[in-house]
Amino acid sequence: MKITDIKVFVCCPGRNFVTIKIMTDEGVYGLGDATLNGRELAVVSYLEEHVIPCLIGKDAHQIEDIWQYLVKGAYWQNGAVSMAAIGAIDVALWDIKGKVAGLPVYQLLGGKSRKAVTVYAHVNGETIDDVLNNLEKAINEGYKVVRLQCTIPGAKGTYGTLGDKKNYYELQGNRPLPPEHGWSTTKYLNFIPELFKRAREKFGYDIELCHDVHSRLTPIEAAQLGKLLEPYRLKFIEDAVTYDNPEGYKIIREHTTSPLALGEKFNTIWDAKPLIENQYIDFVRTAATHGGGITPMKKLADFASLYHVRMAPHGAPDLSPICFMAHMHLDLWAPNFGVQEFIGFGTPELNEVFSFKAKLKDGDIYIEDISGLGVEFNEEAAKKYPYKRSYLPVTRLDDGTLWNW
Ligand code: GCO
Ligand code: MG
Repeated sequence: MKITDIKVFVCCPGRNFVTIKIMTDEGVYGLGDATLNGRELAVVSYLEEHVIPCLIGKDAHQIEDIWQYLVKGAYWQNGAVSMAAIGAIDVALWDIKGKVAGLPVYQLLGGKSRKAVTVYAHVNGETIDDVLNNLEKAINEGYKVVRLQCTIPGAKGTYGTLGDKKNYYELQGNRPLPPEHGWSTTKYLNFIPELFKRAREKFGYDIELCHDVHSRLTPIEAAQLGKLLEPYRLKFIEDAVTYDNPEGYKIIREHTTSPLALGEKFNTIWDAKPLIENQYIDFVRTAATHGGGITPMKKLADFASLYHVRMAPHGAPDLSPICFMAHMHLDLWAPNFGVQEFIGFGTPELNEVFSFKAKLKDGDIYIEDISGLGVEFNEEAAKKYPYKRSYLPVTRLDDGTLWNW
């Protein structure tokens, strides 16, 4: 079965998405998500100029060989742009293989290990009272795991909260230049334990809670946070520190039993390797899109399982429903699945462009047994929402020093 053409679509139904469609001489096609938030067109150019010309005429069934060809064959291995492009090709090829086999992708991976995928919801607020009200709603909706983020009093923009924006905090599709946020580690560490203290006082310990630091702390500060939050028994603290120096996680580990999650920015298994084999983390958060596809995600899950590390794939709004469905199949299969990040089924514009069959019940997602990934992309509807250049914010300390957003 030969690849005859690969189309790339860029659209902005509320935010930018890069979608690919691989066509074959047997009429079967596959879909992949190549979205890299804030750098979308770099991936488009990587695909159109450097990947697609090499794939025309290749056998669409040879997923592993194509993956190796694109990764090793480029000589310049890894990197966010290239791995998002390769990830999209890989996911689309799994979609094709599932369609040809007449099986959902999870069957090709080894079958279901569970009946449904437990997700964690995002709960945010401008004050602790706001967060607690929203948490109550999430618990009443049946969520069993929830991520809590709260505006830090006096901070100029806090990651994971709404601020003065009406939309979901990361759904803005039009930020023609990066907005600037502020950060103070002192204010943050003074405030955040109170959020979890009050959440536990009000709702007890049955609801599982997590929190995203978004890489703002140094290792020893993260160790302090871990200790401060220990009484509230989080499911995990995410991205406490950037991942570039794995030894930083050793420092955190030496001081606290708060579980740690990391990996949404990993673009290769090699990024995860030292963190997993040294047992520095408990959950690995790589996404099929940014991590190079389903092929490496399967290897990552198997490797992580040797060290009791569980999968908690990234599920932010900048991953399209194609990536979401790829995760559903991985999550249903992976014996060491932990929890899936979930921000809801999307806006009406998004659902006009992408359609997929998934249902949420009591904090678990069920998918239908459709062959392939089970997601569709409406090319005509996508044309209504042209690309808009848009950036993630940047963060500065009070004195102007640039910090991790
Ligand atoms: C998360 C992430 C995202 C990222 C986003 C960047 O845990 O969901 O941190 O919210 O900020 O994917 O593009
Ligand atoms: Mg995160």
